[in-house]
Amino acid sequence: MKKFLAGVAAISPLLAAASAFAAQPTPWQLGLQPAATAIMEEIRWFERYTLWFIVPITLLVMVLLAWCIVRYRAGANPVPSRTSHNTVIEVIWTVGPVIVLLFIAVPSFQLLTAQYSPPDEPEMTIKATGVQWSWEYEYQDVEGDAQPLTFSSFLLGDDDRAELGKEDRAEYPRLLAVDNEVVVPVDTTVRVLVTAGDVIHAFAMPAFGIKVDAVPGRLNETWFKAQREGIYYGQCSELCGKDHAFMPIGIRVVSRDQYDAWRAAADSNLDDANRSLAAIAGDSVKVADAGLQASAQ
Ligand SMILES: [Cu+2]
Repeated sequence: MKKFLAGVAAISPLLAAASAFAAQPTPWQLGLQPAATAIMEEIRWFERYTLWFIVPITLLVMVLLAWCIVRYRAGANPVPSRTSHNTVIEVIWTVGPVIVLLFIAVPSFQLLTAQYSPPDEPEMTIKATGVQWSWEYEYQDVEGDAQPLTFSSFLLGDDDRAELGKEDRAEYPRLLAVDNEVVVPVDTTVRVLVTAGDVIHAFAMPAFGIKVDAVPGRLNETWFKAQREGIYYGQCSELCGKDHAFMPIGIRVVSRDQYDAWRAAADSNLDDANRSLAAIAGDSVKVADAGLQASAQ
């Protein structure tokens, strides 16, 4: 036991360091990631709420089973009862589950409706196309004949860290960080159009509470409104081939000013725009996520 406690004490600073950047999976994580959108907050609430039904029901069934096994075993109860009907108990075990299901169904459908109802008309639209094995993004925010901003987002290779200014492995974790993140302004409703170029992928961002299939020849739609600045990681969530595990999704939420500066620079040189954002955002991300951790507890 002492050894175990010493082990826990030894790794806990590591866990604390990892959780400073909250919106990514952490070692030994059991629950959901901290919420960065109102929808994810509702999802987290609903998860805790359903546990208040699941745990007592499971305990009740376990106790009843144990009681039956012990009390009515052949040794203790050699002459079994011949009872086959009991109207009262049959009504109870029909009506009880119906009431429980109603208590779960009502908030569940409310949450489902909220997920399909952006609070306001999305200010910007980003198209995400899953391909084997990367994500391609298109900012559909230009008018007329102007070319929209498009770029590919690949898994960040260890060899590219130095060049892209992403040496910090806590902020840019291996297998989750990407070379080009999607950059969006904070407190802005963003529509995401999701499709695929070859096979079925899925666009998922746990901290935002979104997950939507990317199907070739079909356009699916979702939205998010990130409330906290920071860098958030998700992954392709549909088994799509041999490199399925290596097409992560990175979204960087920045202030409106930072976004405007990035967007203006990105058209001419995306790499430079991302590099300068990574340099500025580094410190503010830590501050933002420290606040996120505090509010999540
Ligand atoms: Cu995929």
